[in-house]
Amino acid sequence: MQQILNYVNGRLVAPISSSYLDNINPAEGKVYSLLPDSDLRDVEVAVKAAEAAFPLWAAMPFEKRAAILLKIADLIDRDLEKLAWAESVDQGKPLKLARAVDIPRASANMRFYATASMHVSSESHLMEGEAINYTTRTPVGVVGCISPWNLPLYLFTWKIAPALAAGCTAVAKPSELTPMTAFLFSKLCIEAGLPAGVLNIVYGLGGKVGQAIVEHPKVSTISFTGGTVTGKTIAATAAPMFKKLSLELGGKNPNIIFADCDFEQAVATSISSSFSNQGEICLCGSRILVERSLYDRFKTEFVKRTRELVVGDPLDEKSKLGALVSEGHMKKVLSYIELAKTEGGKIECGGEQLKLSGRCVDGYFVSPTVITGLNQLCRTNQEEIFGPVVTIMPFDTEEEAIGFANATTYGLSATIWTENLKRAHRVSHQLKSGIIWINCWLLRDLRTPFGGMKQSGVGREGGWEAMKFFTEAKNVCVKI
Ligand code: TXE
Repeated sequence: MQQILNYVNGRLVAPISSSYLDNINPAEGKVYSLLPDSDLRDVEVAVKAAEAAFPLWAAMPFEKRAAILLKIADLIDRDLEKLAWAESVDQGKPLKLARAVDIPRASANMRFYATASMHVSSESHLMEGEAINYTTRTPVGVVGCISPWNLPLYLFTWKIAPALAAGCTAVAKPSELTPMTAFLFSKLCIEAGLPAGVLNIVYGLGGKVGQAIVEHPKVSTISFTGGTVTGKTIAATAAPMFKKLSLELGGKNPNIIFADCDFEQAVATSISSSFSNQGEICLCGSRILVERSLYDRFKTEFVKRTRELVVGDPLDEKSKLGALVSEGHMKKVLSYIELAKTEGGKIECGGEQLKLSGRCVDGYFVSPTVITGLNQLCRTNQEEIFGPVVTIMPFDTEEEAIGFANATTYGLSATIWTENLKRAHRVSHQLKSGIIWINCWLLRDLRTPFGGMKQSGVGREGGWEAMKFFTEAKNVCVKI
């Protein structure tokens, strides 16, 4: 059985404990590889390697750094099929989706940030004939990058690319549920000639490896994407050490549909924004709010198309939804469906575990589920389910829609469907979400800031924001 190895100081090495954890293929419910059960000691060695590599990497000319990162992007493109396959087997998502979205985006992340440092200018301010202030930005040093399981290589590279481009060195940890693409990525880093110690990948459990990275005094900056509860633990650990933190957490995103929308587009995109990646995207619109005059028509059509979605073997090109990431997560999703029933919800379609045949007979599949009849404040509408489960609710006025949309502790994203331009702007300004889509979903220029409001996170990633995050500003004031 294949054994994943840590990537430390430029080499692939076994964990110090020599212990391994099972890596399960969720479509089959079977162990298909092993990953290091690393601990504090592995993190210690990795941080030392990152510290030692930092001066040379930070001082390397931009062009040379960029060339290595671009080479990694080229290698990702070369290995697209292999990486997409690994992403699908690890995570349960349709191979088609990994091939079209996850892996191309991982390559785009590397490519986008590779040359970013070359296009950044520093600021200077003249104090009315008295002094000139100028700002320099230098890399912060060793950073910790901790990523989740839902878009494994996509989110892993989303953190690593700007960190390395800014001149930092990193100790990174992918989710223990989806380690395979990070392992393949480490081999590409070696092939591309990334100097030893610039990127170190330590695999293992969050409470052990992740916590050790966050606690390490030499890791000054943490970029984390994952659950809100974990984010709180990380914030509490990091705060007394005054670490720089970027926390990308959960969402309970509203998808607001006004009666004057382009009906066909609104329904078709809402199907994607509800069920893509089995609903395991923090940006999925899990609360669909529909203007009352359109409610019955929308609900009927949406439920009809949800029933038509093919849930199946992720490697089958016809499958629209694959398996949920783990048995534990599947049970959590199913428990929310039970909760919705006790809260008075009506299951319009789905609502159960699906038993497939053949090699997927023991996989973790849940049918796409639509629930109606719930109020805004019930737990089903307040807590992140992170699966193929959406609720649909009617609203009567624009004000009511805004009130419903803002009525959770989350504030990651929102979508508005209307052909009324004024209303689109008016409503978007009143929504407390970090990103708002009008008549579209999941479109985003990598130059724009990305992140959530309220309990969806702290800090912004993307574009120049990420470069700023991984650097420290210094003001030099010169008397003239
Ligand atoms: O995430 P965790 P989990 C949400 C979603 C999901 C829930 C839990 O609702 O059901 O979070 O998922 C590492 N110190 N999202 O349990 O635990 C962990 O090993 C440092 C939303 O998988 O937050 C993994 O690498 N690190 C989300 C990473 O944190 C720790 C995507 C995320 O794991 C740690 C995923 C600790 N104490 C889940 N404990 C999104 N917003 O996209 C764990 N980790």
